[in-house]
Amino acid sequence: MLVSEERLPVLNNVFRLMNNRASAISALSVEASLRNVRMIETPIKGSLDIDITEKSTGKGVPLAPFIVYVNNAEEFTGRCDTKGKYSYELSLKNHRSVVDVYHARKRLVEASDSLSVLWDNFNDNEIDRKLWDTFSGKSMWPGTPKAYERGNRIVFDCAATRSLAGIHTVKPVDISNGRIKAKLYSGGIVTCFISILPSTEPFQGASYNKGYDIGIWEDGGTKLFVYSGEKTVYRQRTLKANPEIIEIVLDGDTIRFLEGGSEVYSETYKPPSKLCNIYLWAHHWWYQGRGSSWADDFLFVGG
Ligand SMILES: [Ca+2]
Ligand SMILES: [Ca+2]
Repeated sequence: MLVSEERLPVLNNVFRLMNNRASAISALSVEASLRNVRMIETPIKGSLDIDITEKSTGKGVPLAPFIVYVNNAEEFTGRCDTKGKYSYELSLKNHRSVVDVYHARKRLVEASDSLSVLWDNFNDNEIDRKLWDTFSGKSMWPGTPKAYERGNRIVFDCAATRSLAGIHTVKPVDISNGRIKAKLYSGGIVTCFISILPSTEPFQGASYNKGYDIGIWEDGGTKLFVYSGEKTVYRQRTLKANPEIIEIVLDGDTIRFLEGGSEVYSETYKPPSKLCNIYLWAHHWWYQGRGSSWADDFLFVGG
């Protein structure tokens, strides 16, 4: 369960306080998950799966009543089926949303779960400044690297040698048991990365960061690589596809990296914190050649 600073006021906080008392002694558990998210549409849609079980037996609670909140506003109330499950078609219009699912009876919250969802399909030629900040790095040659939204994507213009540009979350997220997913495209000599960095750590570039970087490089001898801090812990000489779906999954204390839905590397999570900023960015990494990289369909679900 995640607690975000955005959600302190109003009714939800009362629910949460009640729930904090109730959870420890509650005989029930609520599991909320989001699947089958369609990034093409705005707002995005996905299936919110609710599972309410009895802790002692692990059995579903028949007809368990629930309430769904999205960003502190009541979204839907209902009852589970006879196996304690319900699937609700959820629609999210804010790029940063918190979804709360409560099992509640007579105003007493007996158990709850919370999901934090960040997403962007970059579809309106304007960077959402509530979610993202831009950054860029100097080059040894003339040119102004930059990140901008164009043609339904976030484009990284790194035409000059050794320039880099990207976007990162304005506010960190707790990535515990979370999943980060994006489509990356590497144009020619320009690599494209997803990085995660504890919020206390400055961005210094792939192989210098004190977090994780996974990148693809169309023209590189190494086409896909994972950095854990300053170490290259994984490298691969081919890509399944370009653009490619890259995912980072936090599974307890294990961090997993996936290319096109298949795991390529995993290890024990090393940084001191899971409160992280997420970076999408690109780097012109060599002395010659051209290319333009981009990212799209960014999704983070945690909690
Ligand atoms: Ca936008
Ligand atoms: Ca798009």
